[in-house]
Amino acid sequence: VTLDAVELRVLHMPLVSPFTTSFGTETVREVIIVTAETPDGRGWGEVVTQSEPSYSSEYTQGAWDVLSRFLVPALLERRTFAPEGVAGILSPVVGHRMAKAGLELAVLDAALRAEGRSLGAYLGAVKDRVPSGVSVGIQSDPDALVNAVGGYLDEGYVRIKIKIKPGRDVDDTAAVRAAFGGIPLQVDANSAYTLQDADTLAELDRFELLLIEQPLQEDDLVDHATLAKRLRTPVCLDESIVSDKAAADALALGSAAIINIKAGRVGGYLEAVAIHDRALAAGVPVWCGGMLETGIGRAANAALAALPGFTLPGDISASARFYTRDIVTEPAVIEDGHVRVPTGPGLGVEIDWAALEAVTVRRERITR
Ligand code: OSB
Ligand code: MG
Repeated sequence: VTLDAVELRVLHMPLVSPFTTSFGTETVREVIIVTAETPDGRGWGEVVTQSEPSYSSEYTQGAWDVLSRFLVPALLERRTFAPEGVAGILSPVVGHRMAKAGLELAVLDAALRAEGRSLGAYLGAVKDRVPSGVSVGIQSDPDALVNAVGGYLDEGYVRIKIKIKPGRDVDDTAAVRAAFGGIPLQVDANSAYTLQDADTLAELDRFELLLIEQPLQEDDLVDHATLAKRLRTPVCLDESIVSDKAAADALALGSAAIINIKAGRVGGYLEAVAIHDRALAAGVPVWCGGMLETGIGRAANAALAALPGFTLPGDISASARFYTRDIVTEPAVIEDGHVRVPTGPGLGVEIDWAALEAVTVRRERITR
């Protein structure tokens, strides 16, 4: 591609209901949308940082700064390059993987749209729809959680993930099991525990969960391996898997029996495919995580989740699970428990310009 300019926007997208995790509550999704401008047209990407550095060290204003001052100028300087070369061009900048991922996606989308090829076909998708799981935030009490989960089951979600934290783990999980029996169920701790909590976490074994996601800190690879030996529930890593190298280390150490792949967290969709390939070769199941994406990131995630190694349902919910008005013209919907993998060129979704403008709170166009 030849890159003429890049536009960055910060969006504030109101959530249909507050989303609470062990690290905080969000009521508005703050996100960066990247537009790559080329002679053949535009491409779109999404930077999945949140407003505060709580899930990871990245956050919106930090991503904006590194994009506008370092990452975008590095690509504009090169001017013409292949999408597969983006990671290498950006590699002198340490970290900032979510920022890099959103920029790479915009370039990749522009290139694929120009070629008339879908992202799914490019990444190696083998399915035309993917099973849809839903991530349910911590509610005011277990009864409210049962109520929320019941609503999602009625909508057809095929797998429920509930967020947990110390004091809101065993009873919440027990309430969901008691209300809905043997539904596919998993929990996500978002790093809220330490090895000292192993006995509490082992109490979750009786619920026959699909997995427990990221019980310990991002850099606790050895502690996760120690914990895994004390639990019957499979340990799945999210925050810890920041790259293909981290995935290799986690697998070598026995820190993860399952991997949640999020393209933003690992620096892009191409790095995500590398982790997928590694896990598939090792016989380790993977699933596609989510970051409350808009229709742009949601379309890309559906394409990624259609690769053959994604054998567990992902956090690939309908747009309406989070938003009343998406920024694409055909927001993802759940049909028979599945979300369709877009087949049009690139991401396969078109921008709803009026909707995009309505939620844009900051913008900057960077040229050479
Ligand atoms: O840990 O998977 C997580 C959202 C923001 C930050 C971290 C996580 C999440 C989710 C939401 O669980 C998943 C989704 O987008 O549906
Ligand atoms: Mg998680």
